[in-house]
Amino acid sequence: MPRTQVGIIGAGPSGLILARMLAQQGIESVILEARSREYCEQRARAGVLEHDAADLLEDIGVGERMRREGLVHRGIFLRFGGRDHRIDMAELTGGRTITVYGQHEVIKDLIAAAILDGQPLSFDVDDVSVHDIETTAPIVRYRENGEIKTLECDVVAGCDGFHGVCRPSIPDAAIRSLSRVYPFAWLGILSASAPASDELVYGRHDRGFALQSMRSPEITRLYLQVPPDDTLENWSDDRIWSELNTRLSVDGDWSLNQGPILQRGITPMRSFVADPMRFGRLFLVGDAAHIVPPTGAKGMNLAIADVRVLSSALGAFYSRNDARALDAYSATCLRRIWKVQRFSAWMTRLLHRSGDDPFSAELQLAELDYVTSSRAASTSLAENYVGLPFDPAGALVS
Ligand code: FAS
Ligand code: PHB
Repeated sequence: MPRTQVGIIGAGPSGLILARMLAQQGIESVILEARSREYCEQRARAGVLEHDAADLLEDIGVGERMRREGLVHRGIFLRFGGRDHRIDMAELTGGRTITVYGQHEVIKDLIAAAILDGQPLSFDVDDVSVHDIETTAPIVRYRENGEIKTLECDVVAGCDGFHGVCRPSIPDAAIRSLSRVYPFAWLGILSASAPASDELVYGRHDRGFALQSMRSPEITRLYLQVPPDDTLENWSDDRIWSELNTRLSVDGDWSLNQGPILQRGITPMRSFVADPMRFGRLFLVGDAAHIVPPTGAKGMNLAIADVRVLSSALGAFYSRNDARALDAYSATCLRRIWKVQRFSAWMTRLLHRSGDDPFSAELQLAELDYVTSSRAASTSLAENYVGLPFDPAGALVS
């Protein structure tokens, strides 16, 4: 029976980065991905890399194009009441920045490096299932090119996202699912037009939240808060641009640069945490274990944080037969996950409109006024947004 040390389900950021970090330690793995390479490389998702996440991509040898094409940002704008308030994150955090570089670009770089290095990586696999995860020899079964295959592993890494098969493989009695569904969703577009601002603009408006981000000097990424059950059919191009310009309006001569809409989609907003993130020799990583509302730009970064912890723990396990970090995997990750859930929920509450309660609206404006006028409050936002620092084993240092 074919075997490997770590069976990795999913070729998103979690799976691809984990395989690479394991290979750097001489630990073998096999990645099994349900979708095609083309699908994985074109899926428009996250756009912001935390300071340490960008450094990690460079450390694992896939940062060259990101450093060349990614946009390093020192600040973000909060826009409300028709005025801009810049949070100078680099100044407030001793020089830490974010890099704007689309997740699909990260995936392209990781897949190219994996193939170049001969990393066992199968796309278009079907019917993946995991078995004997409570033993020391778990098994992954799957169908590839119509043939049923079996892979014996020491460990299975469930990097298969929120809708994957790994988390459901854990008995209900052995895992808690904690979640919150928000009363709104995000309509996102990619536009072939130059960003109207050089940095991200988070807009709080009486009609709802809007965000201007970007992918390059020629491609703008934009989001609108919409009702949770809204559909793209309700949103003509004209309506999208009109609503974006209204919600992002600001004193002075500013308007979005409109262009052909290249991609559009509606993403539900939820917070979710699975606890624990481990069952026997199955370890859940990234979206398989947690979902955050995208307001704080944390989804991919939190996945990378889990990978750091699991990679370091597996390194200790294989090099010194020391399983302590593996046994602490869930607790180590969850400490950061809940801090990121807190920040993402706070930033979502700060900027979105839900209901017409005037008292809540005044509280929200008071919080925005406080965050943008207090150095202490701005620093708190900045240190969370650029990413809370890690120790060498991937654990939070504060
Ligand atoms: P992923 O979901 O990226 O990867 C899981 C992989 O497993 C996928 O390739 C999937 O095809 C594969 N898979 C699933 N089931 C399988 C099976 N049974 N067998 C084999 N393979 C299987 N985050 C942000 O920070 N900012 C954003 O703006 C943002 N926008 C998003 C928009 C959308 C529409 C979505 C869905 C997510 C968004 N996210 C955003 C979050 C996103 O970036 C995730 O946090 C990130 O992709 C997590 O990476 P992974 O854990 O690798 O999971
Ligand atoms: C993006 O560029 O896709 C992006 C940026 C910031 C967010 C969410 C998404 O908070």
